[in-house]
Parts: sequence; structure tokens; C-alpha cells
Amino acid sequence: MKGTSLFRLFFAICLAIATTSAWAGVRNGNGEEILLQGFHWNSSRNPVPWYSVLAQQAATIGNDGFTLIWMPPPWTDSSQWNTPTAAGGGEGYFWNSFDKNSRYGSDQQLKQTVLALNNAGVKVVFDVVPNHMSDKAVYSMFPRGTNEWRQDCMQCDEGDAFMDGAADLNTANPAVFEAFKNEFINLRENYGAQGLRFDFVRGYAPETVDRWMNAFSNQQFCVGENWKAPNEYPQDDWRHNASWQDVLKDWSDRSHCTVFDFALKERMQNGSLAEWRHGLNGNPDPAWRAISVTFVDNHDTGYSPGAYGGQHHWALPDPLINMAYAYILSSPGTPTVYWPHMYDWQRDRLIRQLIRLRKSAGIRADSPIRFNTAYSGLVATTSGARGTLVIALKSDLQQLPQGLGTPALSWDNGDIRIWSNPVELATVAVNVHCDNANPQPGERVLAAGSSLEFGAWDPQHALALTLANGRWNATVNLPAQQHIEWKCIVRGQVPGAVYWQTGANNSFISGAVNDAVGRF
Ligand code: 7SA
Ligand code: CA
Repeated sequence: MKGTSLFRLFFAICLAIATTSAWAGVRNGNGEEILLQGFHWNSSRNPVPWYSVLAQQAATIGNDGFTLIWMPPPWTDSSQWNTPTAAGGGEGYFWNSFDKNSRYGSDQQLKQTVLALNNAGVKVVFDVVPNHMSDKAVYSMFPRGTNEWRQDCMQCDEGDAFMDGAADLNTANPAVFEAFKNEFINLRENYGAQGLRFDFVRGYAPETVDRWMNAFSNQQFCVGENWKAPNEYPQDDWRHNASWQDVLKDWSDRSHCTVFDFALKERMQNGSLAEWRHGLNGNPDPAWRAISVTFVDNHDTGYSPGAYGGQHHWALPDPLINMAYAYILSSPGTPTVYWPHMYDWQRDRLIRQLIRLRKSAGIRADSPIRFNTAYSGLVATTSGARGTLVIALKSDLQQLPQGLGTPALSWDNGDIRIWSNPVELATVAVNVHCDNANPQPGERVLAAGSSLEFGAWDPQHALALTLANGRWNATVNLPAQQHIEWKCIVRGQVPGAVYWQTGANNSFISGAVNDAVGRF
């Protein structure tokens, strides 16, 4: 075999491996994205065509700091439906064809709007709905009787049915897969798509999404809407007894796309402020934080201006909304802002400041976050590439360690406080011990000291130790190279009842030692 053809064969094999090899990372853009949901449930019924509204607002959207905008489904949808309590149709989720003349505006207006947004520095993510389409479309793109519809081959459907499944497509069918693959490439080539939001991903396989993204482009942003509670999985499916986090991480590992953080949404809806730490974006493992797309509400869960107030399937109670934005914009994950909160209902003054603080600290989707659970409410420290944010929500954090001056942002009578600090070094773990402690029944052993983690010398918020193998200790995560002064204390149930270790303070440099020992 001549040299050149041997080389060509070798090159062809390398190319085949490169294109079919699984995408190693997660497609979360550049890791510092801030997403705007660029529509609400009634946008397709807006008196002014929605694409014109977006084009006029494009410069503001860019100046407000958004890097991505989640556009509504671009495909024409002539459906209409009503129930005793709601009505709708035409929003793009029951589409007829890939025609881009929709209730949001014309094909031409769509192209002009994307151009205006790109000129404002905002990349466009299209909402796509491959699970189903209107089965009422007379000239359907997919012929019947050839296993392309779930109705023709139930077991061919890779996932759940939308409603009764009459409109479900079989996405694993080669003709169906190719049609969507070519349309996604068309959206990239001719409509400026630089990311995709996959609708109703419970309806098809995550691996199919990965194959579509390999063709669309691996470097772009993709997010899956996997809104399915663990108890909605069959009893014999491991996910039935898993956490929301585990279910979402599994989908992301198989699709290599980010996921809307319904684990955080569920905690915001049902948990206390302190329990907001159990979102995907608060996970100790950066690989879990990197896949999270955090949000407060969207066009399904929240209220929308206009008819029926939108859908509001799972709306966050109003008193929590500002704190929820303060949390998602100062913590890891890729934060999403819902259009009406920003541009209809005057939360923009707060949100604009939060975005500015996030950007100045260089918070990334996978940035480290530490929760100071000794305080009430929620207190956390997020370490960005260019600085650190300390956030306190409805907290009794009053006594501040040195260096933590006045908050960079205080809102809602101090329910929201955010400090912006100089860059903080990587965090290190230190084992803290208090020896010769013999607390009486009901008394606790703690370490009070100079940093937030040690309660800033406040016994009520000091670091609680536990007894293990006959020794009182606690492991605490701290920024490296911090000079920490501290003492062991025994605290009774009565607030004033505190017994301090006598003598000089204990002290250590975090990162220089693994153990810090104090003794009574
Ligand atoms: O209840 C809220 C939560 O409470 C919490 O306490 C719970 C949560 O688990 C719990 O812990 O969340 C539950 O409820 C959610 C909302 O229903 C569920 C979630 O899984 C469940 O856990 O979320 C599901 O519904 C969302 C709306 C979907 C989620 O992916 C899905 O998981 N969101 C996306 C999907 C679609 C559909 O593409 C969009 O739906 C959303 O905007 C998008 O974000 O001939 C065909 C045909 C027949 O098959 C039907 O039988 C017939 O009825 C046509 C007719 N279908 C019509 C529908 O009945 C009608 O509702 C269809 C043509 O139009 C409407 O469908 C709308 C849909 O209502 C609307 O939300 C659809 C198409 O226009 O567009 C939107
Ligand atoms: Ca399906």
C-alpha cells in the first residue's frame, strides 16, 4: 500500500475516533454565562410582535450583563387549547413544522433580532421540542406507519409520552433523528444559534441529545429541562428512591449537557433558607456545580403578565423571590433570570446590582462555595476567579470578623446582605480539637475565633465540635493562608453560660497545619 493511502487511512481512523468519542466535559458555554429567559408564557400573545420587543431591548439586555438569552421555540405553532382554568396554544411547544414564521414574529424579524442581540454581546439559545409536534398538522413532516411516531411503535419511543403520547415522535428513528439534526445545524448556520434548550427531555434518551450536540457543535451551550420528580420513575427504577440531584446528574452525565437545577427549585419551594444549600449548585463536588443551571421561576412554574397570569404551576412565594435571585446570582451554577422579574415587575434594580457583583468577583458555574451553618438563615462564601462574595440571607450574622466591613449590597431591610472581598485563596481543611473538655450534661464544646467559620468570637455562632473516639473535634474548610486566633469554649443552654479556655489564644495559619489543638 503506497505511503499516501496509508496516511489517508490513518487520518480517516483518527477523524472517526475524534468525532465519535464521547464529549468529555459539560457544554456550559465558557463557564461564566448568565442566562436570561427571553420570554414568558403570554409573549406569543403580546400586542407588539415579541421579536420586535426583543430587538428594541437588545442593547439593554447586553448592558445588564446577560451573556445568553433563551429564546422561545422558533417553529410555527397554530395550536389552541383551553380547560376550565386555562387556555393557550401557539407558544411553540405544539409546533407544526420548522417554518420560522410564528406567533412571536416573522422569519425575517427573528433574524434581525438575533443580529441585534449578538451586536449587544448576547448569544442566542433556542428552545427546541423534539419529543413531539402537532399531530393535527395536515402535511406532517413524518409519514405515518413507518415507526416514526410513538402511535405506530410504542416501544420505539425512547422515553415518556407527552400527555397521551398521540403527538410523540420516535427520536431514535434514523429519519426523525436526522430531521432534527439538520434543523439544529440550520438554526446554527442561518439563525445564529449558539446553544439549545432541550424541552421535555424525559421524553427521549440523553444519549440522543449528546449525538445531536456532537453534530450541532460541542463547544456550544446546551441545557435539558428534566422536570420529573424521583417518585415519578417506576418503583423498580433506581431513580424512584434517588434524590433530585442524583437524577439530574445522571441525565447530565449521559447527555453532557447542563440541567435546570430542579433540585434547588424543590428546596426553595419546600425547604428552609438553610436547605437551599442542597441544590446541585451547592454540591461539594465542582463537577456537580458545573452542570447546574439555576433559576427562580420560568414560563411553566411562575406567573406571567397577561391572560390567567400565565401557568404558575409551581411559583415561588413572592417574599422569597429577591432572596432567591440574591442566592443564585452569588453562588455557583449558571444563573437564569426570568423575563417578567427583570423587565415587567421592577426587580431589575436589585438583579442588575447582583449581576455586577457576580461579574466583578468572577463567579463561575464550578466556583467553590462554603456554607457557614452556625448562623441562622443562609450564610455562604463563594470564591470566584477575581474575588469572593459572602452572602447572608435573613441571618443573625451581626458580629463580623475583621476584614468584613460594610456590605457591598444590602436589600429588603438587611434580609439580603452581600460582602465583596478581595480574591481568596483555595480552601483547605483543618481538624480542630479541644482536649481536656468535660462538659456537663446539656453543655456543648465549641471553638470560638476570629473568622466567620469560628463565629467571629461570638459563642452563639462558634464552631461546634463532636466527640469521636474519646476526643472533641471538628473539620472545617477555610481559605488558605489565613491567620486564625481561637479558643475552646463550653457553652450551656442559657445564652450567657459560656466557659472559656484560660490563657492565651490558640492560633494557626490555615494550610500550614492539618490539626489545630486547644485544651482546657
Ligand atoms: O405540579 C407542579 C409540581 O409540583 C411540585 O410540588 C410538580 C412537582 O413534581 C411537585 O414536586 O411538577 C409536576 O408537574 C409539572 C407540570 O405539569 C410536570 C412535572 O413533570 C411534574 O413533576 O412538568 C411537565 O409539564 C411541563 C409543562 C413540561 C415538563 O417538561 C413536564 O415534565 N414543560 C415543558 C414541556 C411542554 C410541552 O412541550 C410545555 O408545555 C412547557 O412549556 C415546557 O416548558 O393530540 C395530541 C394531544 C394529546 O396528546 C393530549 O392528550 C391533548 O390534551 C393534544 C392535547 N395536548 C394539549 C395539552 O393538554 C395542553 O395542556 C397540548 C396540545 O396543549 C397543552 O399543552 C401545553 C402545556 O400545557 C404547556 O405547559 C404545551 C403545548 O402547548 O405547552 C406547555
Ligand atoms: Ca417520547
